[in-house]
Amino acid sequence: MTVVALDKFLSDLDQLTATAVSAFQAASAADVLEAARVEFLGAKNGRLKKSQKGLSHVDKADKPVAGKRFNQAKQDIEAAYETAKEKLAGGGTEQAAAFDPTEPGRRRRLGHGHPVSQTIEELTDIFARLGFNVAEGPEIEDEWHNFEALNIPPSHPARDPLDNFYLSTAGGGAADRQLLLRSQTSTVQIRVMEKATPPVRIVSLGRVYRPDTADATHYPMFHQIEGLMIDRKVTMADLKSVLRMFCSSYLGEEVHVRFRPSFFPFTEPSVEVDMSWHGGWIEMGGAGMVDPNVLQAVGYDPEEVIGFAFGLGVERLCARRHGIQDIREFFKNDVRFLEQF
Ligand code: FA5
Repeated sequence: MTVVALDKFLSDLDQLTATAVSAFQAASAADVLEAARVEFLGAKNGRLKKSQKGLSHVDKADKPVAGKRFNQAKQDIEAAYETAKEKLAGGGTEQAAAFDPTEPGRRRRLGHGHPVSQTIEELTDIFARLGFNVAEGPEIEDEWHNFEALNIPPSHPARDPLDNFYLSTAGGGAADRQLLLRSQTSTVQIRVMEKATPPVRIVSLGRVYRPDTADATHYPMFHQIEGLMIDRKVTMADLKSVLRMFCSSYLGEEVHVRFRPSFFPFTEPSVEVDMSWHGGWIEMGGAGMVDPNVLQAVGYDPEEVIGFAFGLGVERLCARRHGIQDIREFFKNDVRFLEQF
């Protein structure tokens, strides 16, 4: 039989006592306390029982000391268990006494959707009435969908690392630039056209990310609504009509829409879409006829099909509608602001 040194037996015993006492003290519910009781004081396999068995391995001469200390440890552990049991039972009574069923309840505050979410729903409804289905795309994009397929070559300034949130970790060189947080919802145009055969008529609403400094009309994370219509005979007049109908539907008949010649690599011709606000104009987005290079990139024949695309800023639309002067308000999460919508 292996002999256990007295020192080892006593230090194991001390450790067991300390662990058991703190387990009982920490037990905050009856089932936890019971589990601890079984673990330490269980009659068959409890840890104290095992320690008692260890007593028989202590040298005969050391047995009186070891036995005395064992009895003391047993008493301490049992006392800690009894105290914990009383504490839990007492706590229950106190709680019961403190509960007054005649007191008025606490009214739950009913929340509602964030103004930007509400706007997204409303815009989706308006475009659904104009025959546009909703499409979705990922917020983490690859360079093909965010740039290349959209006719934005590697040398284009829009691909500058300072103007995008690239996700590559190693090096940061050109070869590492594979994934990024999408900088525009135009990515969804590509994803939809890659899968669908014309005619296509979709809108896509979601978050986009740019390292822009936050000001009254900019935020580094914002939402865009993208629109795409591809068919055999689609003209710039269709684009302008759709956007005008959308604006009067969302903002009212008195709002003026202005189209300014502009440039986007993925549309030709391209326009900037402005809306009247506070006696001036605010840029709401870009639009144009889909560039033949983009149609080719997704496998469409530009001789066969043609279409328009647009991308508008959701925060700016919502701000214009509600007379909000600063889009940063949307992201401060101040309930006094949010509950007004
Ligand atoms: C684009 O993002 C193009 N993809 C739009 C487009 C789609 C053109 C399809 C042609 C065809 P632009 O970078 O101008 O374009 O952004 C569009 C709109 O997003 C802006 O007019 C503005 O309303 C909104 N916007 C841009 N940057 C921010 C920002 N930092 N914070 C809030 N809104 C922004």
